[in-house]
Amino acid sequence: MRLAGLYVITEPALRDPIEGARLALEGSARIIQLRDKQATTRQLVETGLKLRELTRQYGAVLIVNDRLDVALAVEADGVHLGQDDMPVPMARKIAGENFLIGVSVETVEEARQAEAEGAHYLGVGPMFATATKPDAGEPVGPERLRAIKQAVSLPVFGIGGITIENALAVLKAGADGICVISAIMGAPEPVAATRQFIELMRLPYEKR
Ligand code: TZP
Ligand code: MG
Repeated sequence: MRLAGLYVITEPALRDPIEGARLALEGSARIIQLRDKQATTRQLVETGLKLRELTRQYGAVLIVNDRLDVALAVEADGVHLGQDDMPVPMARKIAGENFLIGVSVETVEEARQAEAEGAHYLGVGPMFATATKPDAGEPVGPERLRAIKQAVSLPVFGIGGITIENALAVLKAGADGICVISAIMGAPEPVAATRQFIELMRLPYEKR
């Protein structure tokens, strides 16, 4: 499966993860990531199971952030790993060939390594300044995404500070999709916000 489009990540500080995911799915999001840095393992598994049921109802992909054990336990489609998480080859060995593995990268070098190690997709960022991840590095900008896109043949998602206003710059740099947290989870109308992003991505390339 080649991933693309709008990738929506949960954030309990902004909205209940199940409700937030339900609204994003209602707006036609097709990739949901469970991300909760504060939750206990028990809470993560419980939320993950509910999200699994919900994403199945909508025919959507479920990814779990950081935790391969939780991802496998709730029968998610994949796991998302940062540079400080489990190395990709190890995750691949545990999870098998078909389990999706996404990797966060900031540089062309990290992107090449993730591809060589068998990642399925890359998250590149932060594109812009973001308050959602206080420990994120300095923004790398859409031009970094362009360089990474040219260096690898994996699907590449931009992440970090992406709004409906600046998303076009990320798409124009060659992103296969965009990942958002606050633009959907913090939106007053998440269904409408999701639809707006999806409309933007459906525009023919030359009209973007
Ligand atoms: N990784 C890099 S930036 C970021 C993550 C998880 C936060 C994205 O959140 P937002 O609200 O879309 O800027
Ligand atoms: Mg991580």
